[in-house]
Amino acid sequence: MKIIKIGGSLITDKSQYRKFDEENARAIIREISGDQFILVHGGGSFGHIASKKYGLPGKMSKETVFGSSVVKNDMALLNNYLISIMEEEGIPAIGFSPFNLWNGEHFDYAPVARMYELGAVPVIYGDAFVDRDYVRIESGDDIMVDIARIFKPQSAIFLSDVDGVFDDDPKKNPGARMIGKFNGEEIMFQGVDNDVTGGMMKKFNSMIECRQIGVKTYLINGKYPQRMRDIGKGEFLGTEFV
Ligand code: ATP
Ligand code: IP8
Repeated sequence: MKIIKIGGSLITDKSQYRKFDEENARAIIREISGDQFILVHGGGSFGHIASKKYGLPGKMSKETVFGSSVVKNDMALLNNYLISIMEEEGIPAIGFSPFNLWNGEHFDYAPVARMYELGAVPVIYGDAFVDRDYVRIESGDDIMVDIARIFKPQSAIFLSDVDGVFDDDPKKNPGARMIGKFNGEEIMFQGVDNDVTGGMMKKFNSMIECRQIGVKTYLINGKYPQRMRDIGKGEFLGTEFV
């Protein structure tokens, strides 16, 4: 089994509220269809812009509860866009929000496991959820770590809008060097605009955790989803945590 996370930067325009990138989303879904898998996706401009606007994550208040309503509805919309494409491609996709999986103590992935056993492709997404007196945000990167631990997949693939992990942000430092195989090099991370969950640094830490669990983990540029075919080959372009 493999688990794949599609970064919000690939399926939305992160600078425009609720702008879906259908073409890119379809290209990725066409590439990953085939064997059964579990899909995770991030929020992009359906999750981060409204979270920032309403102070999420944050202590429970009239404003953050309203924000949880907006974010939850917007994320459900993004998930529905993806699931509709998956259905058109013949994939039996079922969406899951962490809002509904939270049992007050931890996320309960039993319904996800059940649908996977029945042959469906679970599609879990980053979302707001309510925990005691806080409105929190569960990011897709955290979900990847949880499901890596529970499902013990053969590989965990993170798709984002850069070729891999660099020693500095390649969009801000044109001299940044890409790291093909991570071996503990020092890395600088720059923040991303419109992101409330920690950008590449968070993703990087989640990828390290997946690897520590014993799962072969990769960061690949999802604008070129065909690069996933080269995993394990000499010509592979991306960052490996193996
Ligand atoms: P998510 O759904 O979790 O938000 P995402 O694919 O949208 O996932 P971002 O959070 O936008 O990912 O992070 C990707 C961005 O991180 C890249 O566009 C890049 O500019 C930035 N970045 C910062 N530091 C680095 C680094 N050292 N290596 C690679 N990218 C970096
Ligand atoms: O984009 C966070 O998920 P991520 C989703 O994977 C929200 O960090 C609601 C901001």
